Amino acid sequence: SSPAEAQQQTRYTNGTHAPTQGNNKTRREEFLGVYDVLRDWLINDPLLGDQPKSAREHLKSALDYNVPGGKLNRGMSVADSLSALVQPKVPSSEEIFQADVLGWCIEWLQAFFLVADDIMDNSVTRRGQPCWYRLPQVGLVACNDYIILESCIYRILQHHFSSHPSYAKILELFHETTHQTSHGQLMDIITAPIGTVDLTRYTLPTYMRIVTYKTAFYSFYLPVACGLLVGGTGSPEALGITKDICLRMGQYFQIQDDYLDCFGDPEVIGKIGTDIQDNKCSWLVVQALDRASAQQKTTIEEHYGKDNDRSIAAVKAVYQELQLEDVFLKYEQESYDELLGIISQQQLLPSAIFTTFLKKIYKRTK
Ligand code: DMA
Ligand code: MG
Ligand code: MG
Ligand code: MG
Repeated sequence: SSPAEAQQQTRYTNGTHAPTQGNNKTRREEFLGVYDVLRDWLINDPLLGDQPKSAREHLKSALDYNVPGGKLNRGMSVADSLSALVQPKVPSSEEIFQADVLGWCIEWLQAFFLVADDIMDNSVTRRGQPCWYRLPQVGLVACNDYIILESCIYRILQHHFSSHPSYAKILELFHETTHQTSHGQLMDIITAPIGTVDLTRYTLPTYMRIVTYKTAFYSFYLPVACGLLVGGTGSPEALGITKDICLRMGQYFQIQDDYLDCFGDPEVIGKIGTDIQDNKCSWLVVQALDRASAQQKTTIEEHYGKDNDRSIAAVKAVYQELQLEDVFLKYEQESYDELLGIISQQQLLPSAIFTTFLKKIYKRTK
C-alpha cells in the first residue's frame, strides 16, 4: 500500500481532520507516524545503492536525534493552515498527508539549521539533551550531518511532489527560505563578534532585521505558505498578506526566544541560554541599553560577551534592575493585540489560518 494508505489506517478515527488545538495528542501522533514513513524511506534511499550498514545506522541516529524531538509547531501548522483555508470543507486524507510531508520538510530544515546553530553558538543542550555535535562519537561529523539533513528535504520533495502542480513553486520556496535564513544567521553572527564589545551595534532596526531573516521566514511564513500551495491558493495576493502577518508573528516569536534565553527555565525550554556570553544582539540587551543609566551601561560594557558566571550574573542584575521581565510582558500583550487586529483587517484569507498558529505561541514558556 502507498504511504498515504498506510497512514489512513490510524488516521481520522472520527472521520474528520481536526486542527491541532483541542486534539493535540492524537494529532501529534498522526504527524509523527508520517515521520516514520519518511525516515524509513530515506535510510533506504534507492539513490544511494547498497549502503553499508554503518552509514545507514549513522543516518538513522542523526535523523532520530535531531528531527522529531521539538514542539513540532512549524511542521503541524501546514495541515492546520490547509484545514483553515478550505473550511467548512475538510481536506482529504491524501491532502493532509501531503501537508504533513511538507510539514516534515520544514522540521528537517529546522533540524539542519539547529545542528549548525548550536555549533556556532557553542550551545550545550537542545530539546533537553546534549547538542548533537557535543556527543563524543559525533563532534565535527555534525557538519556533514547538517548538510545531509538539508539534502533530505529535496529527496523527500522529489519523491512525494515531483508530479504536483506546485512542485516548482515549493522548491523555490524552500530554496529562498534557506537563503533568507542563512543571511539572518550571518547577520546574527557578525553582529556578535566574540571578544569585541561594541554596544552601538545593538539597535532595534538591526535587531528586527536579524530576527526577520533568521527566524520569521522559515518558522512562520514557510509553514503557512506551504499550506496555501497544497491547497492550490498560492496567488501573489494571498502569499503577500501571509508574508506580512507571518513575519510579524515571527518577530514576536524570536523576542520570546530571547526573553526565555535569560528568564526561561532550562528544564522547560530544553536548552541552556547562551546569548549574554555569546555577545548576541538580543532583544533584552537592546531594551536594556535603551533604558540604562551611565553606570548600568558601563556594567554591560564590561561584562557582556564574557563566558564566566560572574559576568553573566552582572548583566542579569542590570536586566533585573531595569525590570525587563515587566517590559517583556507589556510588549507581549501589545504585540498579541496588534497581531489580532492586523489579522482581522484582511478579508482574503480565513483568520483561523493565522490565529490558530498565534494561539500556539502566545505566552509560551518553551
Ligand atoms: C535561531 O536563533 C535561529 C535559527 C535559524 C536556528 P537562536 O540561536 O536564538 O536559537 P536558539 O535559542 O534555539 O539556539
Ligand atoms: Mg542558538
Ligand atoms: Mg543562533
Ligand atoms: Mg535563542
